[in-house]
This record gives sequence, C-alpha cells and structure tokens, in this order.
Amino acid sequence: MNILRSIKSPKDVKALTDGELQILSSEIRGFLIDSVSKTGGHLASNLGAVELTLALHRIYDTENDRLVFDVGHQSYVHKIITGRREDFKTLRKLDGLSGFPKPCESIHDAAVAGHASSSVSVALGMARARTLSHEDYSVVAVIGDGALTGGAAYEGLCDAGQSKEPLVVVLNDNGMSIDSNVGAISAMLSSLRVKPGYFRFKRRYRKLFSHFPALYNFNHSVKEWFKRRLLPGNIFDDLGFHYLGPVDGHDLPQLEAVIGWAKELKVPVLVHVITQKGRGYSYAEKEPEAYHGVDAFDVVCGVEKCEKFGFADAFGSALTELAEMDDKIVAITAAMCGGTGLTEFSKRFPERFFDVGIAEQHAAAMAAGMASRGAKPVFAVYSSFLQRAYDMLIHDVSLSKLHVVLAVDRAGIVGHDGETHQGVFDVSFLCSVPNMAVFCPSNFAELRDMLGFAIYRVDGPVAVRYPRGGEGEYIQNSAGAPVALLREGNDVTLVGYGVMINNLLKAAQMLEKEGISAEVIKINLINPLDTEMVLRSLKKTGRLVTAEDVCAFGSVGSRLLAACAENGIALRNAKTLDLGNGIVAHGSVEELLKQKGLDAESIANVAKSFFKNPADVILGENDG
Ligand SMILES: Cc1ncc(C[n+]2csc(CCOP(=O)(O)OP(=O)(O)O)c2C)c(N)n1
Repeated sequence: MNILRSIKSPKDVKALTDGELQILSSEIRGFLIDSVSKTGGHLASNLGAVELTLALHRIYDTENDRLVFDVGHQSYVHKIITGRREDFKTLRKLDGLSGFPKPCESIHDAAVAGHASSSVSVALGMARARTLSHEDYSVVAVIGDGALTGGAAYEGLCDAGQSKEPLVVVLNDNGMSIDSNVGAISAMLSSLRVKPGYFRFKRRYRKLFSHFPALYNFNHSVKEWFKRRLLPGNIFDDLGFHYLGPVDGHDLPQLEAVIGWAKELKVPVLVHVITQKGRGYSYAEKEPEAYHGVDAFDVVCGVEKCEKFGFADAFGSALTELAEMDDKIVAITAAMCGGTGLTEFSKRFPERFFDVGIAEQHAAAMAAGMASRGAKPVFAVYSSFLQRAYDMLIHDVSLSKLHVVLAVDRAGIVGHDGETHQGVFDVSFLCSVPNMAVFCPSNFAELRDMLGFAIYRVDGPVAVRYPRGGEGEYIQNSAGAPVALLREGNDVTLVGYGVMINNLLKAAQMLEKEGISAEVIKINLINPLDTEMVLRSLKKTGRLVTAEDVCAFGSVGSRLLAACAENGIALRNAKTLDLGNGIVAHGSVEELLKQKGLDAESIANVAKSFFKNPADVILGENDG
C-alpha cells in the first residue's frame, strides 16, 4: 500500500503518473475490500467507482469545486483520498466516519446525501448561486443509472439542460440499481453503451479538426442534423445537454480526457461512464447485489448467505402465503425487492410483482390506481424513503379512501446508515394522513396477523410499520385488539408499541426490584388511537412514561398527553421519551437507543425518578 499511504490529499493524486495511478487504483480496491470486510458498509458501488473518482479528483479541486454525489454510498474512494483513510476503522460506528457525504465532516463533501435522485437539482442550485455571485468554481453531479430511475432526477435534468449553466453531470452507468436496474431508461442506456472504440475515434477526429474550426463546425452541424432526423434520440441531447460518451469507466486516461473536456465546454454536459459494479473482487463482480451493502465478512469466503431471519423476511413470507390464496394481492417495490423481503414473492408471482425503480411517488400513486380498480396493492417500502411519497398518500390515496396497504419497513432507528435512513418520521407523517390506519407489530407472529387485518379488515389506507432486524424476547401474539395490557401495576404506566415493548417490559422488571409496580400497555393500532385503556390506567397510577424511537412531533406520547388534558386527568408525573426533534446520526441501534435514553435502564431510571420528587411533572426533555 505504498502509494495509497502517501496520499494525504487530492493534490497527491494529481502528481501521480499513469502507471502510479493504476497501482493506486488496485491499492484502493484492496483497502476497500479489507476495510469494509471488517466494518461492513457499501462495497460493490465503491469498487466500481475507483477510476472515476480518481479522474474527477485529477480534474477538479474539491475544496473549491463542488462534487455532488447522488445517494452518496459510492463516496468512499472520495473520502479515502480526501484525508479520511485512517478513519475507515470507525466507518458507520457511533461518532465515527459516516458512510455518506457530510459537509460537516469535510470541506470536500459538497452536500448531504443518502436518498436517490436529487444530485442534479442540488448541483444546478449550486451552479446558479455561483453564477449569480460571479464566483469561479465548477459543479459536478455524479448520479448512477439506478438513481436515474427516480422522477426527481428528470426534474433536475429538464431544468439543467435548458439552463445554459456550466455544469457537468456524470452518469455512472453500471446497469445495476441494488438489484438489476429496471425500466425504459435503463433499456435506453443499454442501447447507448456502444463500443468505447467509437468514442476514441470521436476524440481523434476532434483533435484532427481542431486546427480547422470552421470545417469542424460545418461537419458537426451536418452530422447533428442527420443524427437528429435519422437516428433514435438520446434523451440527454434532447434535454439540452452536451452528451459525451459512453466512456470506459475503468480507463483512467480516457476518463480524464473526457471529464477535462466536459469541464472546458462551459455548458450543461452529461458524461456517460460505463463501470462495473463490484470490480476487482470476484465475489462482488459475480453477485453485485449481494455486495451492495454488507455486514462484516470474511474476505476469502465472501459474505454469508444465510442472514438472520428478520421482520422483512417475515413480511415477505406472510404476503406470499396470502397471495397464494388471493390473486387480487399485488406487491410493489421501489427498487428494494431483496431489502423488503419480496424476492420469494417476485419469483412465485412475477405477474403480480412490480419493481418500479427508485420511484416511491410513482409507486404510491400507482397503488392508488390499482386499488381504485379492485386490486389489493401492498407497497413495501423503507420508512425513510416513503417520505418521498407523502403527497401521493394524501392526494392520490387518502382523499379517495383507497385501500392501499403500506408495508413500512426499517421503521424506527436503523443504525449504521445514519441520519438519512433513520425511519423516525413516519409515525408523525402517517398519522397525519386522513383515514390512515397504522398497525405496529412487536414480533413476527403479530406482523403476519396485522398484515392480514390490513388487507382484509381495513377499508381504506393502512400501514403496517416494523423495524429493521429481528424480534426481541416478547413473542406472544396480542395482535387481536387495538391495545393490549401486558402487565398490571399500580404505581406507573409504561406505554409503547413495536419492538420497544421489549424495553418497557424489561424496565418494568427492573422497577419491580425497586419496589415500584409498573403497568405495561402495548398499542397495536397507533392510528386511530384508542386511549381508553391508557387513561383508565393513568387514573390509577397518575404516572406515565411513553417510549418511542420516533421524532417528538406527532408522537403517540404527545397524543396521550393531549388525551389526558382533554379528559381532565391531571398526572402527577409524565415523561414522553422519544428522539426529540433533532437528527439521529449513525451507530448501532443499541448504542443509539442508549444515547437517546430509550434502553430499558434509562426508561426504568425515568420512572424511578418520579418517586424521588413525586410532585414533579417532567415533559419531553429529550430534544436534540
Ligand atoms: C429515494 C431512495 N429510494 C431508495 C434508495 C435505496 N437505494 C440505495 S442505493 C440504490 C441503488 C442505486 O443505484 P445506482 O444509482 O445505480 O448506484 P450504484 O449502487 O449502482 O452505483 C437504492 C435503490 C435510496 N437511497 N433512496
């Protein structure tokens, strides 16, 4: 790792010869494989983007120029050469290096990223601000072909193409999203992937005619005229971009030449780069989807195939079973087939399975259309990505009371992916959607039942929300009622839902040892919220602790306090434990729960504190 060790900043990369750059590329790949195998993280996308990132850093100066990554999971190489190589030991760990670009981490990171398809818009905004303030720097967006399936990317491209702003969009086309890419744009990109030899010819031709600009311009206009009339269109040309490519994304000299050229053109340019996801690690080359995001693994053996059975798997097999008996059930995913547990369904019922690409808004509106015509659509989506579809939930689904089922995966704290991926807003935004029922199973058995209720007993929009990973100790099934009394007590009422119920039950045991008798109430249906059992309990105990790993606004705790006020119940003590209204960074779920005071011990301590100062009323102190 001699050359890599000597790279302290992008300036060092600029000083290397072609031969040294090749060695550096393979050293970086070695480092990525070794490092991610120890910490977990995004591997295949980064292995594919090594030469591209080096070329970008040779052309641009990311201290001044703005390099905007789409999604940002492919920014590891950028981090390595911008002085953060040593920090990879702490990748995605609490207080460690983020797995995504973060301007607060480095001046080289232009923008926060994590969700797909916004990079062109962000980059265009930067370019326009630059022009307005007469500053002199370049702006580049790097977007994958997967991210290009998201509608927001076209809003950006449509505007940017006509903007006349000097702006470079690099399309990193590896033919893959997390799974194989889908849709018409993906098909169009395949047709554009003509032999890179064509591009070499084009370069030589331009060089040859560079001394005869008038002749070149004449030839070019004639060629463009014929091309536009006779050849099938290239969407980027049509949107107003100067299209360069396709370029072999592993040929550094060629990449540098084209990106350098794109920079000089001073107009909106799209550089189409062909890369191989997983390049340089045979397992990842063969199965790039399995190496998109990985936990720690053995480099020699590769990632373990049999991961632990989790909520996503429980959902997938329950839905497949229901679909076996009901051919009206259809499953929808926005490019997250494997992650949401739908692989089995997609194989068993390919005609009833719809992967729409990274297009959550479209998925929600399409589900509305399906529901309006008698199908039973189940849209499986991660909580944080569902944020994209909020308007569709209100406008297309709720206003017509359509029976769309949302299977909201990764609800609550998700851990290592950090702030962009935490599923901490859905309780607040789903419960504000008119007519939306929201179920919260605490274990796999309840998930199966609640999914059944959602499909067969609810007539209107309905969500079933469940976390990343597996179930806890609480595996009884109390899904039959909207609210369940899990434990009787007289001194304090503990209320929660989902897997948080495990921490509440543990807290109750801890309190018992201190002579405090805790009543534990589990809410199965958080919207509409049936408060009767909780209020009855509070009349007895006078003390309330709620615990939720969601943001404070719109939390169940805040709604219970409002219900107390409306019903004239004056509590001696109350504390709503939640994530406040701050940002939850990366770390393990356990660490973050502890940090936020949502582990069993912290919950028990809050309840205990009531008995030291019985007159105190403490409300929601956990902001931040
Ligand atoms: C709005 C949104 N939906 C879903 C995801 C999950 N996701 C992360 S990366 C990815 C695939 C991105 O593919 P591409 O842009 O081609 O990048 P590659 O990994 O192939 O380099 C998806 C679907 C996301 N980040 N954002």
